[in-house]
Amino acid sequence: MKVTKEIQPFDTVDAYPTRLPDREHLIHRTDPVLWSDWHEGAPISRDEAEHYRENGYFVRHDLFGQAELDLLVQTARRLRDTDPAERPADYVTEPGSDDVRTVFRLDEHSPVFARLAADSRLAGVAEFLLNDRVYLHQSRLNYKPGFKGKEFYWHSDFETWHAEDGLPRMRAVSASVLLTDNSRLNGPLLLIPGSQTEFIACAGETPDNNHECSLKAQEIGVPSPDTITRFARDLGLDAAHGPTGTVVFFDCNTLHGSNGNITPDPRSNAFFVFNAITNRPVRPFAAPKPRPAWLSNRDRILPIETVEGPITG
Ligand code: 6CS
Ligand code: FE
Repeated sequence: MKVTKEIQPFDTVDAYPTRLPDREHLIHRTDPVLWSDWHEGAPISRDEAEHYRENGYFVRHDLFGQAELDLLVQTARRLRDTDPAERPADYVTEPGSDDVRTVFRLDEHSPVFARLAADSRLAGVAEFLLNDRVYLHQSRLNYKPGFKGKEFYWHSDFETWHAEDGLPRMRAVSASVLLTDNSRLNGPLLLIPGSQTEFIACAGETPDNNHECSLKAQEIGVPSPDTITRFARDLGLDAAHGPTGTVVFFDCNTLHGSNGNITPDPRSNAFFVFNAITNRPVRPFAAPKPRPAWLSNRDRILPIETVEGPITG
């Protein structure tokens, strides 16, 4: 079903030019981080809202019951164990092996994940943070098995979504639902608190079909080591850790990445990217053509109807 016209150029101003041929530079963020004013009755506490505004993320614990977690973990396992011969294009494997690194479009692969995406504990919080109705720009499950799970290099998601998908403004948030325990050791999400206020316009033009490489190991659209060093020295680093079921909400421009996992303990997380319905994608700002729909939704832009109550199979 085609819901919107392909590429509505309602906002063609490029507020954050990036992928310049030969130079990196900083652009101060002009969009709010927290788009709502906190009020009694908001779905998060005042402290959480303040932490999100200042640091670009916050972590919530104990949102799900044990039966819900069992169902989500089992569903994630079933998706990964799809017969390799049957794997659709939205399965991405690790560099140099056939192991599943990422499964995209969770909401289409599984009604359980579609239900999770619409849950008021995720989508309801996203609506508050963005002060708008929301839709799913992207969803994915990252597996990082014990011993050989590979890293995700430092990046801002928004840099890619602006350059390659045409998201005009910084009005999107990711919710990462931990589907194994994430400790400080087994490759948890690392974040640079406060980095969300600066846009790092990256050096290097986007090659054709960049996603075929970037999803295995990102090399274009990443800040230089000097800039990452400066941010990390000035702002520090944090690891978002917690038991299965913990949820990390992080702004689209917060610098993040994660280490490889040589511990015996796997690390697996489901990500849902909520974009404000008024921030729909236009033409990519720095790429020859939009990425495939499984990676970057641009034709099924419908506001999520949030759902309350426990998730059942
Ligand atoms: O491509 C994406 O949409 C996501 N994946 C990577 C490796 N970087 C940018 C963004 O987080
Ligand atoms: Fe990311």
